[in-house]
Amino acid sequence: MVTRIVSDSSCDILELDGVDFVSVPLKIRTEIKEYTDDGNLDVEGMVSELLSHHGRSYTACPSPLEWEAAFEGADNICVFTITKNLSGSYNSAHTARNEHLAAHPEKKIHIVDTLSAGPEITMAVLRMNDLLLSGMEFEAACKETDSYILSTGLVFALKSLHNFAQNGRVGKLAAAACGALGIQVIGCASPEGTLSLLAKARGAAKTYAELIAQMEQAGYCGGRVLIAHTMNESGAKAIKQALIEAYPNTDISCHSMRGLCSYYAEKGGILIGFEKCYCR
Ligand code: X90
Repeated sequence: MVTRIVSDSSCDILELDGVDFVSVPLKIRTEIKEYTDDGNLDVEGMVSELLSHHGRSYTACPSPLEWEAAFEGADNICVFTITKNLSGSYNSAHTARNEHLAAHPEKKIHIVDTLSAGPEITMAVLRMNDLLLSGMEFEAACKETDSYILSTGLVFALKSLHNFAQNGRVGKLAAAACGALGIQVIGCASPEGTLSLLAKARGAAKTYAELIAQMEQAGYCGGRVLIAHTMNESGAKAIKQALIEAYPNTDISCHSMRGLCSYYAEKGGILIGFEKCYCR
């Protein structure tokens, strides 16, 4: 029996220490070049090239065939996708599941619409991995991970919403209002899995303080945190430091985003996945 975790590349990890893991790449395109968001992609190179590219750019989710290839050879498969409300990735994975089950009715394929992106997806993948490694049965682990993701959140700080606007994923007016130099837009993944814009901040220190305030407002009180950044390691580390001062025993790690999230978050962008806690 092969048990596998599969995620699209909006989850920023390419490898997992534990259960069999496959990352299915999205693609980033201009009129002249296509970037596949896999382990061969030079993310910083792509971000720099796109900064000097004046034409349009796009993204594309995996096709059902690409999803299905990731299911080959496994019996129990848990699939994580970026929010269905911003991407076709979930629907594509669903089509792949139906096709694959028609040919292999004995398999189990569970798909999770994470209603999120980046580090919040990674947290769910890590949770599923831990549960399976602890010996939990596949279906029970899927159920447990489904409820875990309801207790995690995602906040972000972005310098621009340009790429969201050019792909029709936020309104042009909202994007224009966030384009001023030195202003960062702070928001969260809404319960529907769309961008919810919460505040604006000028300067790094105010941005990081506002991010932490938004986490606390969403229920953060010392749980696990994953900070993802695009070419902004110093920002990620500063937030980590501020969190450790306020919550000394918390488990926090930082990583670079892969291609898809970097494309939308742009240079300097920060995404934070965190466990909310319901202290009663
Ligand atoms: O199908 C496609 O072409 C992919 C479209 C993806 C659009 C969303 C990317 C989000 C990247 C940026 C900030 C976090 C927003 C979270 C909202 C749920 C991450």
